[in-house]
Amino acid sequence: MVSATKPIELYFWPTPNGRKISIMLEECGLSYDVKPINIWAGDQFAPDFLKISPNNRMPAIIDPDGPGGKPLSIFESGAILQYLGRKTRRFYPTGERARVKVDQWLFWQMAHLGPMAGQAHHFRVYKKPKIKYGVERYTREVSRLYRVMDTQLASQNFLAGRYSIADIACWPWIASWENQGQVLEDYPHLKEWFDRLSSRPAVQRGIAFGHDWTRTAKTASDRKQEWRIMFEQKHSPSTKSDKK
Ligand SMILES: N[C@@H](CCC(=O)N[C@@H](CS)C(=O)NCC(=O)O)C(=O)O
Repeated sequence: MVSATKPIELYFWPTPNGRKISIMLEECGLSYDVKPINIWAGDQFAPDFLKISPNNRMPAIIDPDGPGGKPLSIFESGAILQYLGRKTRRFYPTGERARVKVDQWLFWQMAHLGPMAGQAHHFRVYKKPKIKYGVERYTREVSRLYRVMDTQLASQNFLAGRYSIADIACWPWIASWENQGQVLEDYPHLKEWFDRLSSRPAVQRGIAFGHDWTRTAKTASDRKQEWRIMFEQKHSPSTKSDKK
């Protein structure tokens, strides 16, 4: 177990991308403080949060005990997982061949599984009125990705050989299979892998909180609107050219 001098700050909302990091922190035995970023209330547009995560997305972390003993802030869940893996030397091998195996599945999650599953979820659950094209396109693509994982897991217990940050990155997305229009039993090797990870105490601890967090606050939409306007003004092309 690694002992951090001060807890890592985890900027978090209970979504698949957020849960990747809470699971990794639990797996590594690192102490952390959860700072809720209510993405339904617009907290991701708050100026202080944008200093840490300029793409207005959570998760993000601040490690007060970063390289050289100085604080380090990181956004993008893949970068956070790699950093924590390097910091603790856990779930991210140091040998080049083994590390490349992990990286390719980690990038696969970041570039394919996460974005496509997110779109499938959006078109199936949130978009009203339903758009058949969007539902079919993304559900079909997620099915393809599930088959890719199922094939990979037919001959090994974990995506990159041993349990790694690649598995940790994928698991929270597979956990929402129903909202992506999938049936886990249709992918037997993937299901076995899913159950294998689900039984890990650290995974259970990593997903244990946040289920009851309220999605909206009374004043949330005003706050969100205010921050969105500030953000858009700051990033609009006219604002940039005004500065020249
Ligand atoms: N590629 C990013 C994606 C992060 C992301 O999309 N986070 C979502 C929640 S899962 C978010 O913060 N959404 C806020 C918004 O859409 O404004 C990562 O993996 O960290």
